[in-house]
Order: sequence, then C-alpha cells, then structure tokens
Amino acid sequence: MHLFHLFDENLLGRANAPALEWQGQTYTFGEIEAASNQIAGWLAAQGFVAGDRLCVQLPNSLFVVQLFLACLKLGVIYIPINVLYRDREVGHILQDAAPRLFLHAGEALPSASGYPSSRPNLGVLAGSTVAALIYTSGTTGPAKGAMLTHDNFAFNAMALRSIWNLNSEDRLLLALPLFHVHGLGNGILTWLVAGYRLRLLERFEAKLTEQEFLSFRPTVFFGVPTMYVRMLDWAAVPPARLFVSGSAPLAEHTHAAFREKFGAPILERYGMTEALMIASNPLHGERRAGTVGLALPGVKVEVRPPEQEVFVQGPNVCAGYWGRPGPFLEDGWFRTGDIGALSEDGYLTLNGRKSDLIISSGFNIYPREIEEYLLEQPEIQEAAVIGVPDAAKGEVPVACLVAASGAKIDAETILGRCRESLASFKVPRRVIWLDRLPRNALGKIQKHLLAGEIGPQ
Ligand code: MLC
Ligand code: AMP
Repeated sequence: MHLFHLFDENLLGRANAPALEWQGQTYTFGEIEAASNQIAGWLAAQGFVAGDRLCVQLPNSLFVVQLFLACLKLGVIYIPINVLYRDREVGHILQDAAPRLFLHAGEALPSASGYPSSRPNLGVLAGSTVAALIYTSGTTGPAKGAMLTHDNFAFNAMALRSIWNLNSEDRLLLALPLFHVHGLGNGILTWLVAGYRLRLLERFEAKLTEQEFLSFRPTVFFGVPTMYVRMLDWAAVPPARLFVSGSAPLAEHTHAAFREKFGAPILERYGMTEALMIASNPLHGERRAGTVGLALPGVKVEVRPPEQEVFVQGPNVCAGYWGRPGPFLEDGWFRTGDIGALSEDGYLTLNGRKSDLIISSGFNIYPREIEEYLLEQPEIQEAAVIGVPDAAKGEVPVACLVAASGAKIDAETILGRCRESLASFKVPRRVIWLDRLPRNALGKIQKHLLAGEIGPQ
C-alpha cells in the first residue's frame, strides 16, 4: 500500500477542509495538494524520476511540506538535512546519497507556479517504495541514511492515529524540526493520514511559541523534553488533551512539575529514526512515569540478556541503511542499542545506551564524530568527549583534551574551530585539559572515569 491510499481521504476527499496554518495563512488540503502537484511538475522538469534523491537543508516552512509531498508522488527519495549541519556534515550526506539536486537556503527556491496543479501520474509506488532517507549518525563511523518506506510511515501514522485517537477535530501545534522523524513522521505524515488541523512553526522559541499556544489552542502537542522544561517557565498552558514527549528521556521531576503546574500528565513514548515509534504510554490507562509505555500494536519488543539490549520487530522498522547492503536485522530483529527492562505487564523502561551516544535537546551527538575532528587539530594529542547532565537539554558535550607536547593552544581557539565545522549543538560546552586520559589494560579510554575529572558545571 502506498501513502496516497491514506492521504487522499483528506487531500482529495476533504479538499475544502482547513489543513495547515503557516505564518498567519490557512491552507486547505486541496490547496496543499495543488501546490505539491506544481512542485512535482517542476521536479519532473529538472529530470527527476522515481528513485532519484533530493537533499533538502531548509527550515520548517509550507514549501518544505509541499516539496515532501511532491517527492512522495514521484517516488523521489526525500532527504532532509539538519539546518544546523556545517559543510563537513552536509558533505558526507551528499557524497553518500548522490542526490540529483541539493536545495538549501543559500539558493533561490524554485517557483513552480507555472506547472499544472492537477496531480501527475503517481510513480510506480508500492509499500516497499523508499519515501525518505533520514541520516542518523552511527555509533561507529559516519551518519547512515535510514531507508524509510511508504509502509513504515503508513504503519506509524495509522498506529499513532489509533493509540492517541488523532482525528480530524484535533489541532496540532508543530514546533519540531521536519528534518527528523519526530516532526516529519509523527507530525506531518500523521497529519496527512488523520486529517487534523496543523499549525506549523519554523521552530520552537519559548516566548513566541507560548503566544502561538495561546492563540491556536492546540488539542495535541508533540515535543522533546527540553521543550517541556522551557514550557515550565510559561505562565499558562491552555488545556490540550494530549502532550507527548519523546526523542530523549523525560525526567520524572519534569513530568511531575508539568502535571503540578498545568494539570496535564505528559504521555511519554519511545522511537528511533530506524524504527519510527516503538512504544507509548497509553492514552487511557496508566501512564507510568519513568517508562516509555507499551509496544505499539503490531510491534514486538524484546529485552535480551546479557546486556538487556532492546530489540524491535515490526512494520515500523526501516528497510536498512542506504548503500549499505548486508545484514541489517539480527534473526529478523532490529538491535536498538538501547538498554532497557520490560515489566511483567509489558511496560518498557529505558536505562541508557550501549554506545556513548549523547542526546542534547533531543539532538543525537556521537562523541566519535567530535573526537575525530578534535584529533585533526595538530595541537591536540588525545581527545575524549562525554555527555554531562544539563537541566534543560538533558546532556551537553564536554571535551577532555591532552595537548600535543609543546603545543600552545587555548580552549576558545579550539571551540572556535569546532563552531565553524560542526553543528552548534555538537560544539563542546567546556574543555578540560588533562595530562593524559584514563585507559584500561587494553588501552581503551575509560570515559566513565572522566566525569569525576569534570566536577560541577
Ligand atoms: C535549535 N536551533 C535551531 C533549531 N533548533 N536552529 C534552527 N532551527 C531549529 N529548529 C539552534 C539554537 O538556536 C541553538 O543555536 C542551537 O541550535 C542549539 O539549540 P538548543 O541548545 O537545543 O536550544 P534551543 O534553541 O532552545 O532549542 C531547543 C529545542 C531544539 C528543543 C527547541 O533543540 C529542538 O527543536 N530539538 C528537537 C530535536 C528533534 O527534533 N529531535 C528528534 C530526533 S528523532 P546556537 O547557535 O545558539 O547554539 C528521534 C526519534 C524519536 O529522536 O524518538 O523521536
Ligand atoms: P534517533 O537516532 O535520533 O532517532 O534517536 C533515537 C534514540 O533516542 C533512541 O535510540 C533512544 O536512545 C532515544 N529515545 C527516543 N525516545 C526516548 C525516550 N522516550 N526516552 C529515552 N530515550 C529515548
């Protein structure tokens, strides 16, 4: 089944219904449909055919939504790139994905209004057709493009519509970036399937978003924990029926404070780029703080000894990584790299990760990527990056460095270089200079000992 079997109930069947609010304008599903057809015409005129890739590094906008739909219609593989990525990070994705075109803020965007607003013949679409590549940095080595198919997105949207009762009467305020699956898969895809009214923001900015909340009065809100931490500073939050948190651990004290102040029990769920949504606390039923709830209907979750690693199986799991053939699943199961525990009644608790992944404000940071950059600096002999707790962001990266003998270098110079080459959220918040890094008998850096070197913020 391809996605338009689901979308067309709204794109065509409810063409006059208000669909998306963007910068004060409201667009119907029919207007979204027509504009995406024109962009599809423009893409075809650039030579795009099914299977071609399009890389897009743009902030949230109406155009990005319409462009994504246009790609889906032609079977063009949509590849969103984090707007914070610098040349080094973007270059890797462009080399890996070999797109026909790279659209980014530095260039004039296409004017597609000269193309027909009628729908082009849909490409030869099937459930297995790859809809998007979402790059997620591997714990080992550079980022890999998770191949998310029409079936993956369709299953995710139908599952969320069902377990969260998302419907055409809902109003979703979407402040998440559309270059990650939280904003794209749970926000945009589910909106097109459930047909609710969506107000899209370019990004979450505490004061501005508070005003949007008050004026739009959403019934549903999806956020990462950092957003809920920031919302605790708001004077009021209009009563929405559902606040969902994910992408990073939601601290129990944040859950409690939000409930105390705004009377709303945040619903926590668990997802991954490679597997979209995996588990969720129930809409009706016990929302067990500190857990990520129960496996979605149709998804299987196991926690396997000896590492208590979380394994996932289901139609939500992506088709593999772009350009990397070979075993993606282990006896049909996807290894998440997360450590967890399953209660007798099926509630999943996440207790950390096998890798030294750092999640800061919901963005993934792989220390190896920063360490490799730091070790390219001639003045640095050794580098280790670890996550340090942060009240708002969850964790922030800190670099422990050993200077090359005789090198004259200061932290600000190093951090200045990082700011030019790495996305801002990856730039270490502090530099700790050490004579040497703690290593075990095998010579492996003992990162767990470094926290003690860092001391309080
Ligand atoms: C943050 N920045 C942005 C941005 N979000 N710039 C442009 N567009 C955006 N959407 C900038 C900030 O200005 C800051 O720049 C830097 O990035 C770091 O931001 P921050 O430290 O995080 O603070 P803040 O600006 O307050 O942003 C907080 C935030 C943002 C929560 C609004 O971090 C955010 O939107 N996080 C969501 C990430 C996400 O969608 N994760 C889902 C992954 S998918 P500077 O220059 O001042 O440093 C996944 C699967 C699943 O995990 O389960 O969902
Ligand atoms: P990403 O690779 O960006 O999709 O991030 C996926 C990772 O985010 C998962 O493997 C988890 O480590 C983490 N994650 C997602 N949701 C939660 C959650 N509710 N609680 C804790 N960690 C989470």
